[in-house]
Amino acid sequence: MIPKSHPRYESLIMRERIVKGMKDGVVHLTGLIAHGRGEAFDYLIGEKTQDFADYASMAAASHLKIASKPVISVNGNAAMLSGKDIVRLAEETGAKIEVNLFHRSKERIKKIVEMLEKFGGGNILGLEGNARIEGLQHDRAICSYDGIYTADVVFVPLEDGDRCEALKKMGKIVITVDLNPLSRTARNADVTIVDNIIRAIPNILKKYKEVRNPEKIIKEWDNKKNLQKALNFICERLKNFY
Ligand code: PTJ
Repeated sequence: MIPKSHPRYESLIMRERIVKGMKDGVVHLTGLIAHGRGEAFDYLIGEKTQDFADYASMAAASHLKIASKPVISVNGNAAMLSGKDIVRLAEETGAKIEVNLFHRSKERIKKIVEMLEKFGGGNILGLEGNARIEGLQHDRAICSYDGIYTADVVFVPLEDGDRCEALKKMGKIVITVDLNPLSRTARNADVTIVDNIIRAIPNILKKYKEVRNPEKIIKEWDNKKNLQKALNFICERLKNFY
């Protein structure tokens, strides 16, 4: 057991959760690699929600506020790290949850659906796989007609760049959480929250309850400018580190 006094307690707990998820068949093997990449960027932003992430969470909450058919797409890593908070966010915003995997397998979808149901989630989509994201080949195009396919706003934390781009081409508003401000997903999304998913989801929920002027926030939002702020922050931090 990791003692709470360990200086890297939270980071180690996240690692344990991801490893457990992999052993239980929830997280894909490559999810370990994705997590490691995320950890490296989390170090660079100081493992805290910085101003640029806070502002992006407000923009994300604003989109969710005015969406008519919001959907939260959940993969193995997101379910394992933030399953409980995702269920809470869906409840508060009225968004549907769809388990949508990059490395699709019915068995893993089933396990993730069951896990989210244990956290109180209902009507979780994903298993039916009765529609396709246009312009993508292979199984990673499969989605739910009542979920991602007909959604107006899709929240896809820890997503792959290709699918993010395809969702944009389908005319969707795409919100993502990605610790890597340079990733194709980060660059293609309408709102990119450069933060760890474990901090980002509770923050979106908080902003959702607070936001009073979503249209104004969306009008003023500039994703590229905010990503540049994240990069500037990292550069400044490194320049003055020692
Ligand atoms: O469960 P599946 O089959 O859908 O697969 C999920 C993964 C994450 C393995 C798959 O989507 C994948 O390979 O993703 P990528 O292309 O590696 O992108 C994941 C992005 O998420 C990377 O840019 C990471 O920096 C970022 N990331 C990883 N962990 C976190 C994170 N961002 C926020 N919070 C994290 N904890």
